Amino acid sequence: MQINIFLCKFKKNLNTHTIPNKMPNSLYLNMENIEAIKENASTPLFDRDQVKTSIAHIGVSNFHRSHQAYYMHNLIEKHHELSYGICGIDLLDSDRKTYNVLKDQDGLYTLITKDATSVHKPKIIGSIVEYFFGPENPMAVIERLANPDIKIISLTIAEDGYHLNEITGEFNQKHPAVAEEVINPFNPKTVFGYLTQAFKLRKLRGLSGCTILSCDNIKDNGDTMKLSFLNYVSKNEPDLLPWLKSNTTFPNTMVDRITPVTHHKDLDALKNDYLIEDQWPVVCESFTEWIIEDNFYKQKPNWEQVGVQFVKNIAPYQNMKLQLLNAGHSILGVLGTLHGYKTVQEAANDDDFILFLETFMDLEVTPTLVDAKNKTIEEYKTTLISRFKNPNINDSLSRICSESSAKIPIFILSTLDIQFSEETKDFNHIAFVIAAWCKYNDGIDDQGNPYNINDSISNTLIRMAALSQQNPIKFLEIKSIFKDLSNHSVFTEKYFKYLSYLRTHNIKESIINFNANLI
Ligand code: CS2
Repeated sequence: MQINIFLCKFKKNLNTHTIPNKMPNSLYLNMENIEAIKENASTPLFDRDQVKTSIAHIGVSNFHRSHQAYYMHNLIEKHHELSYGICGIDLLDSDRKTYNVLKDQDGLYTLITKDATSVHKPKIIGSIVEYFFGPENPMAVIERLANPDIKIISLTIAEDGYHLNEITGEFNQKHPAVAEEVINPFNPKTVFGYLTQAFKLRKLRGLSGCTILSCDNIKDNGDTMKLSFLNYVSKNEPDLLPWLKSNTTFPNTMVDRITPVTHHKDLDALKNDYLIEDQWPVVCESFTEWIIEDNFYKQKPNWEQVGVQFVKNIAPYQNMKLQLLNAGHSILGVLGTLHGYKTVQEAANDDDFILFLETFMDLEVTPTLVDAKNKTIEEYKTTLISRFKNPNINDSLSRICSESSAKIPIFILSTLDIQFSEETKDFNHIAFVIAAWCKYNDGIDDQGNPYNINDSISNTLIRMAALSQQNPIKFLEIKSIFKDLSNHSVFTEKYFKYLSYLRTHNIKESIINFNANLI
């Protein structure tokens, strides 16, 4: 089978077109201009032609580019580990922009790190040395994933990308993309279809397996990936199952670095201040963490050199991060949007919101956590609040609130599950947040401005929130989110009280009175 070479390695870019209003002396970001760009940015101090690819990453999001690709860049540059180049892969039509930009820029992009008081010198990241786009050439993607040079297939496919039915724990075979690829398996639509075809080839050709490394914000992300994938294979390609079980591993990971959506003004600042024309730079905070369970297929990579931590058990680290940071984000997202705030930092600089969040973390989350070594929970919480307050990050609440139906169960309802199992009843804040989320789905803030509900089940959310105006239990009856929560009388009593208060008071007043124990 032939791989389309053009899609594989980046070619030297001979892009000489001009665009209107081009700043004098500004340069397009590509290999052709990299020497000149050196003046204004840190550029890769390694020969990208010498870099070998052993990682295929599916989902070349902003987060992948601020996190894993950044670690691999440092590994190659500082430690001369030339075998850790990344082959970026996207599978969705909606990712075409990434494909076009990375192709234009020879896989290069700028990382702009912003602390509370300073913006670092731009860093051009060079670790993505190949890129494949599934909709353009699905067989090329399958072949690349089947190549034994690829030792690690990592993923950021988002919280809703795992297609597991929350209630049954079964893979959702009825998902339209799955139904489509089952009929036409050589033109897969989901990551599961692609991986199945790639591993069938590895098995057929007597090749080795590899590590599948989920880097999404979900609890036990490796275990979840394993469950989804093996369940998919048992339904669609059962003969492959025994081989997969003995030739793949799925380490759990904890990934952390706040990475907002890139704004036009980031492109403009890069062009005006540094004379670099990057069509899609990535902005992030300087804090970064990557903790991985030591469960690799054959060889564990030597990533400690760039700060990756390997641990036996991810649970304390992932729970601390998901239940504090991600939950904190969702809370500021929902409450802040209702008030009319637009960014995390605006909400985090409102003392009433922060008091609410800190009390939630102290009373309702902390007792459910086990201390993670090297970092106490108290230290983590303090750092977190200053990360949220970072005035330079400009992280939009609309990013935080997108796909809340997949996020809130992982980030917030998981704390409730632990509370229920331990028979504690400290969930006033959670009940308040869920009631506020119901109101959030009305789609109008306290200043009278409408906003969009960006969620794959937005129709259900909006309908059930509307029905809850008459019958408040309705919102809790979305089983895919809340399971049996509507039957929990202690919880529903609190939720009803808060929802009725929130429907008649604005969010700011509600938070103030909640904080003062007046509701
Ligand atoms: C955010 C995360 O998506 C979200 O709601 O909470 O993207 C968060 O910024 C990252 O997990 C930080 O590591």
